[in-house]
Amino acid sequence: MTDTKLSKQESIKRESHYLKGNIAEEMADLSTPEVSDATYELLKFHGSYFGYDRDTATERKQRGEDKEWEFMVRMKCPGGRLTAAQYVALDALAEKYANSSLRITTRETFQFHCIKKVAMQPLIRDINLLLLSTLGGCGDITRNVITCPAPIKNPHYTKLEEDTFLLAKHVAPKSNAYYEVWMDGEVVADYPFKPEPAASEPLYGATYMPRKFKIAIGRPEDNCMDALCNDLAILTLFNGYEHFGYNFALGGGLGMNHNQPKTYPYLARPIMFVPPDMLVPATEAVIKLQRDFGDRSDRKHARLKYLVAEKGTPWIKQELEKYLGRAMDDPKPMKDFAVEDHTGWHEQGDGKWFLGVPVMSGRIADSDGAAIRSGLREVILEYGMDLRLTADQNIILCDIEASEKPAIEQTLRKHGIKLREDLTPMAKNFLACVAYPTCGKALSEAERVAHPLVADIEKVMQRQGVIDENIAIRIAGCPNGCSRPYVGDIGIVGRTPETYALYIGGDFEGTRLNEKIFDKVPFDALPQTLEPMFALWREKRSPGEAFGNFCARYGVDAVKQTAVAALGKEF
Ligand code: SRM
Ligand code: SF4
Repeated sequence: MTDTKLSKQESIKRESHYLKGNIAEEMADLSTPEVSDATYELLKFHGSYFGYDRDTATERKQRGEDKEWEFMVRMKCPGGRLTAAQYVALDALAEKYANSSLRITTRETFQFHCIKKVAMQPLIRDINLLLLSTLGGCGDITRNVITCPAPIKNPHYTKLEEDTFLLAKHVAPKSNAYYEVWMDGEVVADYPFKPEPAASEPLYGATYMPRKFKIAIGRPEDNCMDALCNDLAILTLFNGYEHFGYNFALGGGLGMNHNQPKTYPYLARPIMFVPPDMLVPATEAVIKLQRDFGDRSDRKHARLKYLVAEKGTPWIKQELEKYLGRAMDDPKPMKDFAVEDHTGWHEQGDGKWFLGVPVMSGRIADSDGAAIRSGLREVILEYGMDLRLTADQNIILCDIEASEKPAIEQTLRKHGIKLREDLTPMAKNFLACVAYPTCGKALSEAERVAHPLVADIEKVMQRQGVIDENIAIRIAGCPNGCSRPYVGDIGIVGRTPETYALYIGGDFEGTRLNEKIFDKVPFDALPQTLEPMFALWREKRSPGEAFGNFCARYGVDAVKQTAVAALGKEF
């Protein structure tokens, strides 16, 4: 491949001296709120996106004013683990430097929004002083390593946590540029995931990965973080409590463009069995494979999924074996995929309890409806428990004594926070991406319409007698699919400011992609469009059959035609 064919991001990376670029100088220049294109790209590796408030842009332009430029900051937080002290301090940082909210992401970490340039260095510095990081939050690098968040004290969960920390540390970028830019070169005291800073990148090299790279470590029996949507899904295998290795599945990724069939969502395919002592070298081999073979000329074709889909799994396995210098076994048989519900109260296995608190769209903020932020802060300050952020945008409060349960519930409810039993299963499972006003890619609303949309779908489900059914509905403001809309029972994907593409037929367990049935459903028509499909489901389902499974068995097209007949039109 010649230089001229490479995407512009490739030369920006190569010339950046391991992510240093001109970031420090540009961030210190407060005479402009903006940054250069190169700094925009490099900042992603440091955990930040530069953008503007999309709500005010048009009005300001009409008034001849500049956009409201601002930054988003995304932390790295492997497995979503936080201490109470970290949480309370992050909450204070959100007040001081961001928009008074913390946003739990679909990858078990926090984002801060609406940060002014002047606040960037103090915010990132303060995050580091809490022994957390933003390095590699975004960018062409391994992102936050995710795992099952349940704080259950048994060998399954202990192993998942150990491996998550091990890999998170191993695959973190090593460049010391991050510390030079934000910390005056200081590297704060050690914490479980912190890399040893270096002047180069032994694993990634000077141009890092061709594109973002995502790892999830889980067990098939609890696929609560949709492992198969990751470039590398590590499925940990046990015989009883005895761990005997991993199945590596490669090539998950959801981003696509409407009407561009060469881009598509894809679920990771099982490639090989990895014995316990080969976790790190096998992970490195996968990273090297994508590093060396991923398409660096076309960023729309650069994810590992395109290599897997186009070259085929035998080729992928053969290349991995070359990096590893040995033959690898085929994947071992696995248990059926299932998803456990970590909201509500659960015993931890050590005499204590955990409480999974559902947070609609992951937005921890005080609003008219509920003072989620104040309620969580009060409980966490009072009881000082450890916390876990989940991939379905919820938060888990850990290590609670049975005697503390009533008071904790009371405090949360006093602030208007709804717990699992106050919500329908659909509302509890609902995911929405950030979208407007901060996401530069949003074609339509998502997070901000989640509450009214859920309420309207609930009315329809109530009418059709399916209100108590467990169903995964996910909305995204554009086809990039940050709320994983293509793997739920129902996916709603922004198409134009007022319309959404509708997908059905995925499964709750995250093993099957759904299919598009309508291209442009007006937002207000979404609940009515679902109603005839829910009616058909209730009438024709086999006992206990979930909506997505029903659609797949009955036929996605047949379900669609029932809706078309009932509505008298297609969208
Ligand atoms: Fe995402 C880009 C938000 C999880 C696929 N994602 C973005 C950006 C940075 C927009 C941009 O590029 O300008 C969004 C920032 C919005 C904002 O204002 O905050 C954004 N993505 C998010 C989060 C916050 C959504 C959420 O509601 O929680 C999630 C942060 C995860 C994290 O902590 O690291 C988030 N994004 C995902 C996921 C889900 C997952 O990883 O399990 C996906 C689908 C899986 C995948 O990777 O394919 C996802 N985001 C994308 C894509 C499409 C990538 C592709 O291969 O085509 C983009 C666009 C891009 O990279 O060019 C994107
Ligand atoms: Fe933004 Fe699209 Fe991701 Fe939603 S799915 S956060 S609109 S990039």
